[in-house]
Amino acid sequence: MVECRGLGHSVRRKEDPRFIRGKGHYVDDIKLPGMLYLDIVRSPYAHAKIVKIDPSKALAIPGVAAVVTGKDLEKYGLAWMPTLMSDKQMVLPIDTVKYQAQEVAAVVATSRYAAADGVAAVEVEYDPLPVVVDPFKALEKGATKVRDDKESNHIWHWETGDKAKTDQAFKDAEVVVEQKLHIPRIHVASIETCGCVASWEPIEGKLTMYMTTQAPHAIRTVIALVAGHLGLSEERIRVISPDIGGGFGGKVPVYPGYVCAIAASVLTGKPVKWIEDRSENLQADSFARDYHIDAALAATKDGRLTALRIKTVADHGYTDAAANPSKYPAGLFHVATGSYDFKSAHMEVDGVYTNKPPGGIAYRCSFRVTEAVHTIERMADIMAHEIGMDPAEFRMKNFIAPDKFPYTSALGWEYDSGNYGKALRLAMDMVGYEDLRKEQKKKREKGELMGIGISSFTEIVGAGPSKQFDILGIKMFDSCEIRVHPTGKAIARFGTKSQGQGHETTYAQILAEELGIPPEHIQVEEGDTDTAPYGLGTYASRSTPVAGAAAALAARKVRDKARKIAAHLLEAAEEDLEWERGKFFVKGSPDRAKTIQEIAFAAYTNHPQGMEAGLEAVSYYDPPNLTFPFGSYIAVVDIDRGTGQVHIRRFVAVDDCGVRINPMIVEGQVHGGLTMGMAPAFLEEIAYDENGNIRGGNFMEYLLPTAMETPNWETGETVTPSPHHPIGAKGVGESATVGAPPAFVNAVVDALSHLGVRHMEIPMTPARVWQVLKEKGVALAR
Ligand code: MCN
Ligand code: CUM
Repeated sequence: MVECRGLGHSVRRKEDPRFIRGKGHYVDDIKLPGMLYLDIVRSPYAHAKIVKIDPSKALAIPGVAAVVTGKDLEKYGLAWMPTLMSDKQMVLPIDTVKYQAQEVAAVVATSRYAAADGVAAVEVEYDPLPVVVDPFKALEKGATKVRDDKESNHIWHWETGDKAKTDQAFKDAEVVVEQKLHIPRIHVASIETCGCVASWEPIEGKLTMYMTTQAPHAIRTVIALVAGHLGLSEERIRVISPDIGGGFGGKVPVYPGYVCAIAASVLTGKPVKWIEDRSENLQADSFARDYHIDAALAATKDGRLTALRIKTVADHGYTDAAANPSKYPAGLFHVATGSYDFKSAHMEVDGVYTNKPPGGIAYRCSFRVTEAVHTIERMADIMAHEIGMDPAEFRMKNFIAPDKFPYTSALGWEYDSGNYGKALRLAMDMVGYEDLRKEQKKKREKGELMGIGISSFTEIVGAGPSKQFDILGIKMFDSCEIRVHPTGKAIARFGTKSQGQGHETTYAQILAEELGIPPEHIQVEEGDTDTAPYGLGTYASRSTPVAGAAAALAARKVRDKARKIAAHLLEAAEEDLEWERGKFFVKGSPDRAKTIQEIAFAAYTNHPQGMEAGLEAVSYYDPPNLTFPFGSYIAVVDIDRGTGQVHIRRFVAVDDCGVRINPMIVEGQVHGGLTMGMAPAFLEEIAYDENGNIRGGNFMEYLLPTAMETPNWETGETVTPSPHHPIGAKGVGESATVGAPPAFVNAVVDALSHLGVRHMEIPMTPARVWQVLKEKGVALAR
């Protein structure tokens, strides 16, 4: 079972015909006649005036065709573009740069090497300005303004829940715990970086944009909105997203490189390729997290939770480019009541500008749910510790009971279904929880540090119901169009776009189940806006909850028509026909039957008079609610008192994503997700110094998880179907990344709790753990 950080399809078995048939082409493989290459000059300063850009030496290099600056783009109204959160973002700066590694100018050349040489030869004179790095300082009176076009560095204030009721509950509480948590900025680092080939065909007047995007249709619309005035009208834009080497959220935003490539292609009449290098990807792409959270829990002495309060400062960098649903500037952070039955809760979030790259949601997190889960699962452990209760028992006592679903949370979500106690019990049985506690006790007596950490998370995926969810006004439905050919084979196209999740396999399975056409006879296609029906794309684990549902409903429409044709062929009444996977037969006489293949043939050769020929359907699915997958994870760790190294001894992950379409793919998703949940807990962080210099802009400093750090994941499952999804499935693509980090932190804190340790910030590097061991006097002398 492998799921790497992005190559193609997450699970590709040799015997799967899709493996052989796989298109296997990536944007960087595309070579078009006359193609030019674009590379980008980037700022060494986090905040500076651009005094002068001198392209003359670059233009003297053989092969360099043009150097494009913000002033050039300004003439076409393209120097700025809107962000997905209706803020605005520079394509290229006209006079000021706002973060280190920001795009300053674009060099277009006949080869990649000439373009790179050109970038090195462009001379830029900067006049450095004061830098705002700390979001709290950014909010102080008199702070340097990051954005000249705004009143202050405060972007927005957002709050939800019942403040008065929550305040009262805290006043009345027997026990209150408070904790500050920082969830640092991290970055996905897919195997394939972002890139595109923009190809403007002057004769047809059509732009074809090959690109690594998770949301091809949304990008097409954004291009039309940004550049419509230049003749790029939406019917003349084709976005093709071929195989993508990992997305993880980082390929949702519109990056300046794409717009520069389009502009360069329109200006030169030639195809233009832009591919980021690894450092550019790490330093300048949209980031994730960067939440400074202040959380408090109230409970009774015997351990019943009563209220939750959260205040958060959200560092958005120099522009709010989060790909959140527009009604929710802090994403779905308000699922922070988690798996617990709270009577009251209140949450406030303040968005802040700083001199950092824009963002963000990217990194396998359905709109800030990772931050929410980290907060509540950490706080649950702190409270359990405070009142002296076992963290498993504490969770069991406070879980929303299975008979309370559908359950409306104190912050307003309607959870569709859940059985949290069952998942935790299974995880405890799998790991041997009670025995581990005994072992821990013995180890403590000997001075050894062993910890057990639980995370019983609730995810929220499947955006979303159109009354609540839109991006730039476009409702977040998704789609499936299916055509059954005369010989009974089918092609199905979707508005989503796989980046390695295996949609080609699982969508075919859904359709096969609904229609009885074997999956190998169903061709699944995504990612070409000229052929696929409009959809919002793949992120926030929405493909199964939304497009997967569309697949089932489109198939059922096909079946409805197939029934009419079968009735005609069998000379029976429609009501007298019964469906069994793959055929209709006359009730009571199973030999009088017509297979879906026979029906398909008849749809083109012998359909009833008055009926339209063909066997096709399309469904645009507007989900009635989100889906709420959940799970319980248990980490067992041993801490080396000599080095501060945390050894992950066991990790048990019980996931419940409702009905599983393909258990092997789900397991692959969980394995990959767990590794990406372990990474921020122990390794990954993008930090900045006081001048806004990135610390961690390469893989020497930004530590990716490798096979060496990755433990053996032990997985288990429970199945609680979603009551509103046509096949009972919930999303799963991000569950493990969302659920895992607090299990690790809780395990490490649990190992140290008898020493008075209540909290650890992430990443829990050996140095950080060692520091705590030293402070507590348990570090072994070297
Ligand atoms: N699945 C299933 N049964 C279920 C739920 C899901 O068999 N009950 C299958 C699906 O059919 C699909 C896969 O599991 O093949 C993931 O489905 P889903 O949970 O709907 O998530 P999406 O397809 O929408 O994928 C998005 C999700 C996100 S948001 C990130 S980030 C992430 C993730 O997927 N990026 C990935 N997993 C990734 N895996 C790979 N290899 N590469 C990425 O970039
Ligand atoms: Cu935010 S990572 Mo996924 O939603 O593509």
